[in-house]
Amino acid sequence: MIFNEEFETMPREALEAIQLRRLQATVARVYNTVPFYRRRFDEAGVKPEDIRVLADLHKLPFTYKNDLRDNYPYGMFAVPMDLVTRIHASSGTTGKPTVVGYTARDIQTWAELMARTLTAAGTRKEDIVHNAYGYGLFTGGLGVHYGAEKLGASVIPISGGNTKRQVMIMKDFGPTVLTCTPSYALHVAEAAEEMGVSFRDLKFKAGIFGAEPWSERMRQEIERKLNVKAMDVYGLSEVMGPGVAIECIEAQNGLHVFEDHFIPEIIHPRTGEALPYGTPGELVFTTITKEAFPVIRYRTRDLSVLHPEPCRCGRTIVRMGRIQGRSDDMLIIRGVNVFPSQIESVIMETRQFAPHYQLMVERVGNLDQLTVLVEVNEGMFSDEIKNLQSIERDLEKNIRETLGVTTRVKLVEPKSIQRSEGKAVRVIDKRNI
Ligand code: DLL
Repeated sequence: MIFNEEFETMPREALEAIQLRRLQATVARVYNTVPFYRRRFDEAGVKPEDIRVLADLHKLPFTYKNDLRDNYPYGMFAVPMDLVTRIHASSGTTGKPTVVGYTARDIQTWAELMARTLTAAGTRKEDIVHNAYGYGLFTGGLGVHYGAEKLGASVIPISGGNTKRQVMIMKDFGPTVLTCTPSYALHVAEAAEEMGVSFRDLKFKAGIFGAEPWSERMRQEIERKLNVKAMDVYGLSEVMGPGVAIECIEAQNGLHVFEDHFIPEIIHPRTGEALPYGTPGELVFTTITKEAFPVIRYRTRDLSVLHPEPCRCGRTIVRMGRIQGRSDDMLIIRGVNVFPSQIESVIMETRQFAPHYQLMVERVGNLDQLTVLVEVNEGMFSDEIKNLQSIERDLEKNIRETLGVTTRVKLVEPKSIQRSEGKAVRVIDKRNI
């Protein structure tokens, strides 16, 4: 069964009519139940009745991560606590996490959207899903879990970590779909190799990887190493968790946004101006069906682009491009803007390097210096040191010519960069230590 396929292939006007109705209801509800939104709307001089057409969305003020922090933990909830049945929190790298809540119906909606997500990525009832996203406050584990159950697939709730045991289970239980972060997928592949297990002998056909930025080249590497089709999945706790957008297995070319539940916009990150389809900028989401924790024009800080053209798979809902990075992950090295995933792409142009790297930013004098630590592939490290140095210079040159940024490349021994079990730590910023 394909869940609510009609929403995904609907003519635009019909979908927009549904969006408008749901938006109006959400705006009226948050105005009446969340003091924060009432205050913000009043300050902006906008009332729920002012939302007459979809474009009126632009009249509404943005919501920022700081607003959620200021209302920590439950101040943004739009229902009383007796209707909240689940609480999750974002991983929040600094300070307090962001707390989000779900009613029983929100959990059902999420399960349905995750069933649609898994379906779009090729999962069927007969499949066995090896779910190595972390279970707990992080939305990845339970998000996939409920979706797989709703779909009627079998789910192995393995969570992250204990990697050798994961490989044994992959061998013995015969899972067909792998769900985890892309960096963990590579970590598992490495552990399998050490154990003499080949992914060619496992039953995986698809992998649904997300929760962190990864490049097109990383996809190719994962597809080759794990012998699967790799799909990108996107979501964030504040909007729901995973299941906001997914790549279809047919095209693997951009992530379909479930527009019957979330209205995406792309805006200019500095001016806030709404940008047309095809222009890159910051993703902003408005939830239009959530009960416990609706968000209005939430500034994700994720940079992407929206494409309205229908997809080969038949879906008419918009596709967002691979996330380029978060505006707060952007490094400015001597005036040049660069995202970790852009450096990843250059590193992975050749097979000399293992797909494991870390970026270290330091202040030297008044200047920021970026050191790229990259693992060489097994076998290479024993080669002549002189040779290694010329490889370092070559990669520095490649990065400079491709991205216009000057870096220092340092090759490190195989397996010396810490492996992640969830989201990889790509940047070590030593400037403020
Ligand atoms: O990472 C939800 C999730 C779980 C998505 C499992 C996909 C799979 P948070 O912990 O709140 O939620 O982190 C959300 O992670 O704003 C992005 O910066 C980043 N992110 C999520 N998916 C992708 C992706 C989950 N496919 C934050 N590509 C988001 C790049 C991603 N970045």
